[in-house]
Amino acid sequence: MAGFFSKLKDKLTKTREGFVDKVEQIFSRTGKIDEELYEELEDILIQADVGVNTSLELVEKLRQAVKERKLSDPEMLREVMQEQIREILGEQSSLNFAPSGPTVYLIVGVNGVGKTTTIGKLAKNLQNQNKSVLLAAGDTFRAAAIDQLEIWGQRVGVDVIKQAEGADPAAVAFDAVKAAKSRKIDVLLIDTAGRLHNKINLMKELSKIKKVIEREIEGAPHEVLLVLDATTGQNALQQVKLFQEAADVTGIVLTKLDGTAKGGVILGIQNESQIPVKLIGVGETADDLKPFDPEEFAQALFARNEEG
Ligand SMILES: Nc1nc2c(ncn2[C@@H]2O[C@H](COP(=O)(O)OP(=O)(O)OP(=O)(O)O)[C@@H](O)[C@H]2O)c(=O)[nH]1
Ligand SMILES: [Mg+2]
Repeated sequence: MAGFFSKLKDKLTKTREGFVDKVEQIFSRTGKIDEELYEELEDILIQADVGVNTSLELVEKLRQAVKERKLSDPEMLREVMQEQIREILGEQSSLNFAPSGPTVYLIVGVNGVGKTTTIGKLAKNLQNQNKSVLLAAGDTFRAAAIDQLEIWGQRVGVDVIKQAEGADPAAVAFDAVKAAKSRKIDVLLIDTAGRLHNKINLMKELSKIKKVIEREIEGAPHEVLLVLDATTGQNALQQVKLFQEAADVTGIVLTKLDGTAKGGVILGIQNESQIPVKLIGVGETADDLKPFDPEEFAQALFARNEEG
């Protein structure tokens, strides 16, 4: 959709300026392809939060391509670089749905990354696809978290299953799954707390919630979505590792890509973790959640300012 494409292009402006534009500047500035160029490129990639391993890999592949294709003009590197970034961004990976009966998604991630907001946006998104949605306030850590989910529920017109502050999140999940089944809901979205102080606690709590869900619905949860905040750059990669061990994460939601220059982190995530980015958050409103389409993302990233 042309409308969304130009919007995505606008949202990625900072990342484009802080990363792609800088890379392209060194390609057009330097007269020859030499060690200095490779080193400068490596620095830019690392500073753009692409991740050290992925940055080194990218530059190595560039060196190989230069050798194989006998390139001598730095301008020609632009195309090679774009090709490689597209390759790293990979194929589109869409959300998994139950073949029949309610689909259940568990939304996890550390404090403040955008879990609750993502649930609100996703609820609207699913409704737009004519699916009925139910929310579960599994973040029982503080009353404000439950209120926040209810505000989203009202905003997009879906019910929220909740218990009092301090209740067992697994009990909330149990109620919610029961309700989803009896009301014949298409998709149940379960919020969780981001404030678990260590991996052991996190594992215990998440596995308890998962067990409850699995017992009620075979094959559920159909997605465990890890929400990551793009503005935290390299920390996001660390969180992937933590949650990969604590829960079987099936997909990543990368939020706050709007207004950050650290969007290059998506390359590190796609390259260094086995978990695909499925959704991206590009703002605070209900319409600011999109399926991650690598091709569209690459196009928006490399778009020239005068285009589109
Ligand atoms: N700009 C921008 N802001 C976002 C996006 N997603 C979430 N936010 C904002 O980030 C802040 C935190 O979002 P929450 O949804 O409360 O995060 P959370 O993970 O539920 O936080 P806790 O419940 O405290 O763990 C809010 O102010 C959101 O509006 C996004 O894609 N872009
Ligand atoms: Mg929350």
